[in-house]
Amino acid sequence: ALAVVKLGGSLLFEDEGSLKEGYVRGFLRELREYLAESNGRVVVVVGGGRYARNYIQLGRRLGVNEGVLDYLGILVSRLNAATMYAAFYNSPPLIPETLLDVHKLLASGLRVVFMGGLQPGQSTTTTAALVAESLNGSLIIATDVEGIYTDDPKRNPAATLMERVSVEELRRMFQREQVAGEYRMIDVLSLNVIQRSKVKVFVLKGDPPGNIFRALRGERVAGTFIEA
Ligand code: U5P
Repeated sequence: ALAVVKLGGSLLFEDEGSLKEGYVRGFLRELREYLAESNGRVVVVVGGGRYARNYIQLGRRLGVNEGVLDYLGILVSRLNAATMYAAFYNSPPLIPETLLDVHKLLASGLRVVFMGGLQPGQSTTTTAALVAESLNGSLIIATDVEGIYTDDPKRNPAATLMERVSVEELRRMFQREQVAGEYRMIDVLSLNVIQRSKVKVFVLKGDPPGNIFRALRGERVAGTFIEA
């Protein structure tokens, strides 16, 4: 089985910008345990987090256009992925830059691929959906809240967690401006990919990291299924 895990940048960075060492350690330990007990393969797509937004905001103030700013976000997400690769394999990071690169790395025998973004105009969630589609895998979106709520739970305390939600409903909920660093958890491009390929998607709270691997093992975890 092949699973794609999108790790939201908020899981990796404290609000002030430092990396969450404990989280990264815990994630990699759980990942090793999962690999030891299964023959699964995992593609970990890492978001850009606070650092990406810092660089993007600086670039925007300097007059850089949105499509170019996206490249800064992509570079930061790849650096995040490279850091995890280095810690996991203790060898120089091989980070795919295209979907074909992902296939090549898996074909070369890697059981875990770490990657960031691919091209401007999308979020790492779209990247993760494209990877899942291309590999006929399932997708887990690990974020800092328990799943998809009826409204932004950080702003609206009355928002409730949804057990399942359709792509069409998400389209209505996430129709927002698409600018660098602000694609949000679910962007429209990712919904298009999920819908056309019927990728199985589960959104959950990625902290503690054991949640992700319990879901991969088929155990019941709080979260939201997205129905194509
Ligand atoms: N980004 C892209 N293309 C990708 C992935 C990411 O342009 O395939 C850029 C966006 O500007 C995004 C930022 O907001 O990198 C960080 O990714 P994310 O954490 O927002 O998903």
